[in-house]
Amino acid sequence: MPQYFGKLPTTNQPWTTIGNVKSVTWDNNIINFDCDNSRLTISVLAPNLIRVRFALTGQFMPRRSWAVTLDDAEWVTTPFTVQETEATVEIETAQIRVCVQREKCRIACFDKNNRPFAQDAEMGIGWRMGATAGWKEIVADEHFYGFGERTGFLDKLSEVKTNWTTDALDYDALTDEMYQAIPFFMALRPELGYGIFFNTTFWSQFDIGAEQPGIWKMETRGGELDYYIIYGPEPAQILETYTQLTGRMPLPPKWALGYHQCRWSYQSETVVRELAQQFRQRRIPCDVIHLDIDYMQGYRVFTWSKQRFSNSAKLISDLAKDGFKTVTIIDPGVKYEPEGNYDVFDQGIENDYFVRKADGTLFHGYVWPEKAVFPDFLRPDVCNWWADLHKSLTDIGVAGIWNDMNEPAINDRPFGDEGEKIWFPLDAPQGGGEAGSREQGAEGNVPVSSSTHTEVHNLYGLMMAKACYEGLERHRGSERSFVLTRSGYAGVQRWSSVWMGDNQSLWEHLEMSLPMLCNMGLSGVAFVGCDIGGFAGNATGELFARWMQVGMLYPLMRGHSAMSTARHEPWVFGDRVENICREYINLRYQLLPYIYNLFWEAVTTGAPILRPLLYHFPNDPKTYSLYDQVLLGASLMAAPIYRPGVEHRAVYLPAGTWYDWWSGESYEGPIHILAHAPLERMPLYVRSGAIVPMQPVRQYVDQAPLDEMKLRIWPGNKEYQLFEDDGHTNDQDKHFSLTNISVFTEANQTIVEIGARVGEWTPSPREVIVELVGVGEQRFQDDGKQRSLQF
Ligand code: MIG
Repeated sequence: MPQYFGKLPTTNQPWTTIGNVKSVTWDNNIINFDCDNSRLTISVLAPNLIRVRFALTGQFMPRRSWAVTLDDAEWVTTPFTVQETEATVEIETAQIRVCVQREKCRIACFDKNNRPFAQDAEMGIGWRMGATAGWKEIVADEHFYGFGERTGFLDKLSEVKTNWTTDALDYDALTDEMYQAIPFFMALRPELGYGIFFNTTFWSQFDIGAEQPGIWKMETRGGELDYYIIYGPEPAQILETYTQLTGRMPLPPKWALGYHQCRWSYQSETVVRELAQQFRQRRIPCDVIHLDIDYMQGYRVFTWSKQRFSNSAKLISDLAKDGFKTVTIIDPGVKYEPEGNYDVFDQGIENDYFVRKADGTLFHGYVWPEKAVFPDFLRPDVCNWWADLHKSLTDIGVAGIWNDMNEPAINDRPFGDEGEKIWFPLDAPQGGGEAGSREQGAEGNVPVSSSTHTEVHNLYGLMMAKACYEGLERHRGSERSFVLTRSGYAGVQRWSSVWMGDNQSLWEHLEMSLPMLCNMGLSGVAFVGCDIGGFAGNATGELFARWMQVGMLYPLMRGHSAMSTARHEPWVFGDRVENICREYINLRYQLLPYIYNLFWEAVTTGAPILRPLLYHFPNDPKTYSLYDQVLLGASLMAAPIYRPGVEHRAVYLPAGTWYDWWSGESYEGPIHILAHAPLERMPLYVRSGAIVPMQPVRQYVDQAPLDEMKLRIWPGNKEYQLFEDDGHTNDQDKHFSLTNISVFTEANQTIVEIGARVGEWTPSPREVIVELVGVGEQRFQDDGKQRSLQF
């Protein structure tokens, strides 16, 4: 893909480096190093977290709060010591030691066993022509994950990864710039892992040993180098701290965990009603129907086509009666229509809400509504207005919003005379002043603004999703929000779920979906999915069946397909494929209590829902490149088939006892086995001691009270905490309950302890079935009291 947007000029100009440390001072948790050519600070924020900042001028920019939720002073003070020697300054916390060499001001970190990590290479920190960069050493055996939304496999060693949000249409394994830009990664080797959050919204890039093997580099074209080092040693601890820094997701409504059906487009009321009916008649569970751009009047956001959706309110309420939630798409581009009586455009013009170029004229692009203008979501007043525009949708019952094209894509559909590609002007002022107070610049009609598009390009999607989330929170009473966005930046998890944009109906894209989603999870974004069946192109029945099996594992389970492709609903490929789809969607619904618990875990700790094996086996190098097996939470592991005609595959089972989900057969890991997987079967394994809460199949999440809960338990020794609440109201921080469950096996005896239910929420009357897999079942009426069961 051509990449001329946002790139640094090619230059041979040498880097200037920071020089030797001349003096050291400190002020609470901030340590200042005055060096020959500039100044560096290290802030100690937590025992496993430090922030390194360097500004060419010695002056730092005012605080940017877009991604980082806590300013340096807002962290709870953590004890540390500073020791100066002739050659070094040593900062030590309870978990790490940071050693700054006076010569060339080079930083190295050490764990308590004196193992180095994140240590500066020879270059350390440098700058040239508006770019700053840092270089660090790659230790032998180190592997690299995260980096936000990325194609290809798991480990990004030897790759270059740019952070610049882009409409990555037709992406493949070589594509660099994607819809999401999340400048975060983690490096892992046995016993030691650390994370780097590169706190810049400007164009930035990681080079993981491509230019210089053995050295990774971070570069940004902002004037500052600002990054956080997070010590693990395990991925779970890195993510916990990273999401403390950039925020965690709010608990979504449970219905958002059900199956979503989408297509570009279900273009009329009749088609949508027919679709809904098919799901119910065929008894394929479904909770959500998405409406793509054709529901609008000529692609004008916040309008409805009068011909095709003559009574949208009635449609949505009829769907709701049948258990379907309606999600509508909203794009950022507002149709440019000066004489059209289109109030979204008129209000935006009247209040000067749209982005203007540096010369003060209105900026426009060409997207679905043809000539379009773009709200400046960096301004709080614009966000407020945008949030309230959603009221017209929530008033008629729209339950969630899907944000597309917000990289922003500005020439997805180049119309008219200006057929050639246009770019968003990087010098366009954004985010300026208070509501309506755009001052006149000294030189005529130039608005004074705090940033330009160069700095906030990567934030456009994030800020749009935030505005949308706030609108839904405001206008849906106490109901939880569901937002889906294509573009985003670090911290996007606070406002929205994310899908991987326009994938293709190819086996390669099915395969790639797993490492893509795993790396998103390792970047703090747990609620993610890919279009099941592939967006562009036509799936075969076999591909679709395999994809639905894998899709059952996606935190966001949505089928979608593009205009002018073959239909991709679960029943279009004949009975055999339809039965497979039904079986795996049913399994998804049976597993909802388990999956919902994982969402709660993500909400409280930042843990991913879909996890690569290295997440739970970080000291087993055999997991480091293993991209085609995934864990759904700590207990379930899938080894899907992602090639045509394949009915067998190798599966790696790490240390411990594993059980085949289907047959109950057990294995002692570490071991490689050959799994048999005819089309009806996705190989699925369970770790010993797994406790998996399950429910009966429902056609949609809130169809009927859950009169039964099944705890499937496998012999072993483990603990589990079950979270429960009503699944949709926003007061869940008060009205929930927790139940501790543990399993203990010795010789041929297993004891299952179920603790008393604690908290304010009481489930509807239900029978609990405790199944010790392969041994037997016990049942009782749930009274929330403690009990102990013997098998
Ligand atoms: O120019 O709304 O990624 O999911 O169906 C294409 C139409 C715009 C791109 C999204 C896709 C959506 C499509 N959109």
